[in-house]
Amino acid sequence: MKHLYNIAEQFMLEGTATEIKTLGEGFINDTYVVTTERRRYILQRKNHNIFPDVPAMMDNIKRVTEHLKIKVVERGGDPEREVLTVVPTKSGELYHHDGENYWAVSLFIEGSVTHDKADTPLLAYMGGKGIGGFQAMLADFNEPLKEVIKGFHNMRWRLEQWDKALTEDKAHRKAEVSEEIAWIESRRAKMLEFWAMVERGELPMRVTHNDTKLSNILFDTNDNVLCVIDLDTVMSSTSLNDFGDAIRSYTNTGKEDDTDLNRVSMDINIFRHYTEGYLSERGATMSANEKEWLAFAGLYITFEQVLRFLMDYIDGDTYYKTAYPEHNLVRTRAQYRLLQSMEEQYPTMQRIVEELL
Ligand code: GN1
Ligand code: MG
Repeated sequence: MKHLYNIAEQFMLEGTATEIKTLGEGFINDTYVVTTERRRYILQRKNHNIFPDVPAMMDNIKRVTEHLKIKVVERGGDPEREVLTVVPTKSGELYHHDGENYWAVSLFIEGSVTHDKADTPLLAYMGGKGIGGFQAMLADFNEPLKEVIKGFHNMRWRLEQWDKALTEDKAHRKAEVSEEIAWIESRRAKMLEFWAMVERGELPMRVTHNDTKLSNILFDTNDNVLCVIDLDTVMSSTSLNDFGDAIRSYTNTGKEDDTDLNRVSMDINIFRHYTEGYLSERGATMSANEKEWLAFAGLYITFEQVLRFLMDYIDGDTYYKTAYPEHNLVRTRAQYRLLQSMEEQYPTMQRIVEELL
């Protein structure tokens, strides 16, 4: 803990740190709340194995949040509460490198709450509006962003990694998961077809968040979206990814790692409300192709998540934090059940999108 106080000291805090506490259960970074006599901050140890170029990542975040702040002010909002604020170090850097780890600080947004589950249609609608609004405010951000994780939602790259993982079979687990491997192989062509549209330029590149699960949005206590957080993966891609990842998280009636598969399915009512909120902000500026493939994006990102969890299991659990030995396999199966539920309801998802457009 003493070490953490030394780290906090490096940043331009108002006051000195009097308390530092662990927060949340992110799969990648370690997050802490730092309290001084004056206010609270978020301190994060950025996972350098997963983000090889933390300085580039922080530069992306800085430029995107500066743009968002201008938009929020134009809309009459509060830029300190509605946009993440990066707190620099005393020497003016966006991060501190302690010789081994990279650290970054942002303002803690008081009076905010996060949700693990979209329990009400209103919360889903507001979440959709939040991500739709985030994208709308970034529609005129024309500067290039660094690709901080190679091919993050690029299926061609993911399948290359997948093929390599199967060939190497590092943890000798391949034989044990042949049924699960077949889930991936049987959908390979279809999923690549979607990504090929991005490669051909048939789906426009936009600024995307790339990790839009429900817990990455701060709400106020009246279910209004305050602020989109966890901007580590902000990059250029198809904005359909952001819709798809949110659908994967909001509509799940079970948990991402549910051990009881009977609890897992897609709640079509939550799908409708999220989509309605999203389209209220983004509908007018979407291309015809984006509209046509919107519902499919839910299947695409859920499939990708099945692949990523299973690949990590096969690799010997080197990417995601796990709580027990079979955790990645449990996650794989739970996400696959969700994918199946989406596939069954896909015609209805498409109909809902058409009705709402
Ligand atoms: C990771 O760390 P966290 O919880 O924000 C992952 C996402 C996955 C998610 C699954 C950089 O997000 O892509 O969808 O876990 N982030 C990274 O819950 O890989
Ligand atoms: Mg994240």
